[in-house]
Amino acid sequence: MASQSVVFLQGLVLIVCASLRSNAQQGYGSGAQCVSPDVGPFAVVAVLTGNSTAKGVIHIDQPAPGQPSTITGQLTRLTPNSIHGFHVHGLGDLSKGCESAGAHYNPTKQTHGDPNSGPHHIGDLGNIASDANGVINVNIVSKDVQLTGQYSVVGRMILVHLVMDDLGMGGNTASLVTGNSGARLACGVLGQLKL
Ligand SMILES: [Cu+2]
Ligand SMILES: [Zn+2]
Repeated sequence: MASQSVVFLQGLVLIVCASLRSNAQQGYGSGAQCVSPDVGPFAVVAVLTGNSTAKGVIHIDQPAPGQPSTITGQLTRLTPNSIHGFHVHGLGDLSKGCESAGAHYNPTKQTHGDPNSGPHHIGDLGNIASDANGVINVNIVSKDVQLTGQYSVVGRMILVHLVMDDLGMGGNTASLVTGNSGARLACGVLGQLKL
């Protein structure tokens, strides 16, 4: 009886979802209630501020688990024509501003590096560059940044640094940990955007 009940309930849900979708197609409301949170698409947003003039908003979108994420947004009021390290840090703790964001998100225990080749942290996003007006338009595709599963970045911090990330090629110990990208200019917690 128990398994029959489960089958019955699953059937009922399918019928209700099909009905909602049909109504949505006809313009009578939304079928969004039937999208499982484990299937996607996923989206998060972070509002970046800190102990500098730099600020901005970053979105991350991922169509489905395991697929690449797209990191987009704009940061303003940076030094014109400058290059800045950009990372996901492990903690979402803003109690001491960007200083309590922890280290680069690195659950796979790699050395710091270039996100496009060789060993690197999951949180390594390379460098972003400002234009003559001190504006950075961010548009990064990452196969490492996931919004679901055991390595999800949701609730962690995205952070822009004072200077260029050396991508692990700086020839010193810090290079393989932080990329020598200097002070933390602005950061924000990656918060859930869609149900
Ligand atoms: Cu960083
Ligand atoms: Zn790193």
